[in-house]
Order: sequence, then structure tokens, then C-alpha cells
Amino acid sequence: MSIEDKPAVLQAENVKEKPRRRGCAGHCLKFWWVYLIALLVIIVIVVPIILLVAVPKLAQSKLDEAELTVDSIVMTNSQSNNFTMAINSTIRSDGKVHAKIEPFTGKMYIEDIPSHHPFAFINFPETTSDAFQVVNVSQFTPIDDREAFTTFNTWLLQNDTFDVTIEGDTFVRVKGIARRYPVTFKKTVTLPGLRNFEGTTVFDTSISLETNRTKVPNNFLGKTRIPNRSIVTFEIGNTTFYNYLLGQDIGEVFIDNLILKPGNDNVFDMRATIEQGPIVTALGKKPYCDETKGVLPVQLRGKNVTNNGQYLSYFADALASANQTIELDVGGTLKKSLNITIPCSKDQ
Ligand SMILES: *[C@@H]1O[C@H](CO)[C@@H](O)[C@H](O)[C@H]1NC(C)=O
Ligand SMILES: *[C@@H]1O[C@H](CO)[C@@H](O)[C@H](O)[C@H]1NC(C)=O
Ligand SMILES: *[C@@H]1O[C@H](CO)[C@@H](O)[C@H](O)[C@H]1NC(C)=O
Ligand SMILES: *[C@@H]1O[C@H](CO)[C@@H](O)[C@H](O)[C@H]1NC(C)=O
Ligand SMILES: *[C@@H]1O[C@H](CO)[C@@H](O)[C@H](O)[C@H]1NC(C)=O
Ligand SMILES: *[C@@H]1O[C@H](CO)[C@@H](O)[C@H](O)[C@H]1NC(C)=O
Ligand SMILES: *[C@@H]1O[C@H](CO)[C@@H](O)[C@H](O)[C@H]1NC(C)=O
Ligand SMILES: *[C@@H]1O[C@H](CO)[C@@H](O)[C@H](O)[C@H]1NC(C)=O
Ligand SMILES: *[C@@H]1O[C@H](CO)[C@@H](O)[C@H](O)[C@H]1NC(C)=O
Ligand SMILES: CC(=O)N[C@H]1CO[C@H](CO)[C@@H](O)[C@@H]1O
Repeated sequence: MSIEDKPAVLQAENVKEKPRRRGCAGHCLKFWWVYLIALLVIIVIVVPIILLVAVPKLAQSKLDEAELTVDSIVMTNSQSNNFTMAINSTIRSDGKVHAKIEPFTGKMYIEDIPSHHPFAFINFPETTSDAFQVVNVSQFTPIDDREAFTTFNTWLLQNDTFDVTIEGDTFVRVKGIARRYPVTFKKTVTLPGLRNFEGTTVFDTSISLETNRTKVPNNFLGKTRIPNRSIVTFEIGNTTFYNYLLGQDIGEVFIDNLILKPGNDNVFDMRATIEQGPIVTALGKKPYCDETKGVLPVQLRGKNVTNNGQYLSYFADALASANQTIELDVGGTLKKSLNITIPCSKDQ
């Protein structure tokens, strides 16, 4: 049976009775059974349907319509097994329903990896259904699934953008109703990735020809600017990179106390220990000896990350997942530091 039928009957009786302008006394007495049926219908059918079906459906659909935006993520105090995660976000909705969403623990996973293994859990505080809601969370975060967390860091490092889903079961309380309704909070946000630090530059360089590593441990010094296109701040720590030139491993690059913030102001001191032989050979080759004027394409790939003495495999493995090519003005540095210019070698 349909809920609409009964009130319609009730209305029909009303219309019929109205012209006689009888008082309720007689009317109500005569048609008491109509009112009783209507009341029973409301109590037995309509109220439960509204409370058990309509309200929860509405609560879930309003929650589904709400939009989550992640404004910033900050990862600090990075340790081998845990870190501190802060997320500032906003939830926007039409604000028409007055409700409270109870605190809950949401799992975070990469949407495009079908297994949906969570890489972290976030403790959402109580929120309301206000049209504009700021949700700032800062929490200690254990790394329960290192593989999933490493994958998250790898995607964040490599991709242009990628989708992360936050999902958790919670309850909604609608104003004026004592009942709490189970709902699922599930939002997918698109995060910008770091594009493997594309656009990293090295400048203010100097070079030394000293080969005694006790005297001069690092024969190449400079500053590097690492762009961060993402909204994530990372405390990475002391970082070591493999250094390749034309496919050959020529040494190591070190950046200490690496903390990457969103934007272009990430400038760090860098130092490197590189073999002279392959560098000199490359500088004498075309196009490096003429066209590029001594600018060499070197490649960097993550080797080791330690923060306050702790090895951070989830950053080290992510940084090791790909090479990043950097244009390094070795010729210009040699000229500036030592007044040496390497001419094109004759045998090529
Ligand atoms: C966080 O992890 C480190 C090891 O990486 C451990 O020493 C420390 O006890 C952990 N902190 C907590 C609160 O579990
Ligand atoms: C969130 O906002 C607060 C207040 O403006 C700020 O102190 C905090 O650093 C922000 N956290 C993140 C993760 O951006
Ligand atoms: C939350 O973070 C935003 C953005 O960082 C900030 O503007 C706002 O003041 C913060 N609110 C609270 C309550 O911390
Ligand atoms: C993101 O990067 C990972 C690792 O490089 C790659 O496997 C994946 O296909 C990329 N996903 C998207 C959506 O670009
Ligand atoms: C390297 O330098 C150290 C310190 O100046 C010196 O003691 C050592 O003998 C040198 N080693 C070589 C092989 O010249
Ligand atoms: C990085 O480049 C080196 C040298 O060209 C190569 O041997 C290595 O396989 C590359 N690694 C990745 C992950 O692309
Ligand atoms: C990383 O560097 C630390 C400190 O230099 C060292 O103890 C550790 O063995 C290195 N780990 C790897 C995997 O290279
Ligand atoms: C990085 O290494 C230097 C020199 O070994 C050390 O003094 C510093 O504490 C390290 N920094 C971090 C964040 O681990
Ligand atoms: C650099 O070397 C060239 C040729 O070897 C010499 O003529 C010139 O004076 C040198 N310049 C400086 C600043 O030492
Ligand atoms: C080079 C580059 O992509 N820089 C971006 C770094 O991040 C800030 C803020 O996220 C962007 O505005 C820059 O364009």
C-alpha cells in the first residue's frame, strides 16, 4: 500500500463535510474511525518510514553531495614507523539539513589501485552540515602498511595528479530526532603530484680537483632549487642520491635536512662526490664541448634517506623509483672555480 492513499481519503471526507458547517463535536464523533485510522497510519507506517528510510537516505545523499577539498597536508617528525600528519580541509554542502556527523576514523587509499589498501588512517573530528566547514586535523600516524605508504609516496612523487579516497563509517544526528543514523563518508580528492621534481635546478656551484677524500670529501658544491607542485609538506631528512652521467654511475649527491614545502622556495645546499674522469671525458665530447657550453645532463636517483638517525625506507624507495635529469653547468663551474676550459677532443 502507498502512504499517500490514506491522507487523500481523509481529505475527501473533509471536503464533503465542510459545507454543512457542523462543529467538530458531531463530525468528529461520527467520523472518529477516520481519524483513528489516519493516526494509526501516521504512527505505524508514515513515521517509521520517515525515520527509518527517508531520513537516513536523505542523510546519506546529503553527505554524498557534500564536497571535500584538501587544502594542505603536512608530514613532520618522520620516523621509521610513524610520523605526524596534519591535514587542513574544507567540506562544502548546500547547508539545508541541520545535522551533525559523528567523529570517525577514515581510511585513506589510492583510488586507482584496485586493492584499496589503506596507507594511513585519519581521525575525523565531529563535523556539522554547515554550508562551509573547515576541518583541520593533526595526528600521530603509525605506518601500519609500509608497502602501501611507500606506494603513496611514489605516486605522489611521480604523478602529475592522482586520486586519493578517504572512507569511513559514521553516524549522522539530525536536529530534533534522537536516533543516530549510520552513514558512510566517502570522498575522493585529486591531489597534484611532484612530477618527479621536474624543473629542479642547481646553481652557485664550485668544483675542486682534489682527489684525496680525507682532505676534500665533496668535490662539487652548490645550491639546488626543488619545485614542489603538490600541496604536501614533507620532512624527509638527510638524503643521498645516485649520480649518473651518460648511463654511468659517477658518484653521490647529498642534501641534508631536506624539508619540502609547496611552492618554489625550496632552496637547499647540496654537495657531491663525483669522479673526475667521466666528467672530463664527457666535457670533451660533442655536443657538451661546443653546443651546450659544458652543461651536462646528469641523472639523480634516491639512494638513502635518514632522519635523525632513522632510516626512512618509504621515502628512500619512492625516491629510488625513477631518475630525474638535471642540467648541470659543469663546464661553467670549472671555468669559474679553476679557470679551466676543456676543448673538444680531436678523436670524435
Ligand atoms: C615511532 O617510531 C619509532 C621508530 O621509528 C619508535 O621508536 C617510536 O617509539 C614510535 N613512536 C610511538 C609513539 O610509537
Ligand atoms: C592548518 O591551519 C592552521 C591554522 O591556520 C595552521 O596553523 C596549520 O599549520 C595548518 N596545517 C596545515 C596542514 O596546513
Ligand atoms: C584551518 O586551516 C585553514 C587553512 O590552513 C586556516 O585558514 C584555518 O584558520 C584553520 N582553522 C582552524 C580552526 O585551525
Ligand atoms: C602514478 O605513478 C605510478 C608510479 O610511477 C604509476 O604506476 C601510475 O600508473 C601513475 N598513475 C597515474 C594515474 O598517473
Ligand atoms: C689525504 O689527506 C690526509 C689529510 O690531509 C693525509 O693524512 C693523507 O696522507 C692523504 N692521503 C693521500 C693518499 O695522499
Ligand atoms: C637510472 O639511470 C641509470 C643510468 O642511466 C640506469 O642504469 C637506471 O636503470 C635508471 N633507473 C631507473 C629507475 O630508471
Ligand atoms: C643509509 O645511511 C645511513 C647513515 O649514513 C647508514 O647507516 C645506512 O646503512 C644507509 N642505508 C642504506 C640502505 O644505504
Ligand atoms: C644530517 O646529517 C648531519 C651530519 O651527519 C647531522 O648533523 C644532522 O643531524 C642530520 N640531520 C637529520 C635531519 O638527520
Ligand atoms: C685564465 O686562463 C687563461 C689561459 O690559460 C689566462 O689567459 C687568464 O689570464 C686566466 N684568467 C684568470 C682570471 O686567471
Ligand atoms: C614549478 C612548479 O610547478 N611550481 C609550483 C609549486 O607549487 C606551487 C604551489 O603548490 C605552485 O603554485 C607552483 O606553480
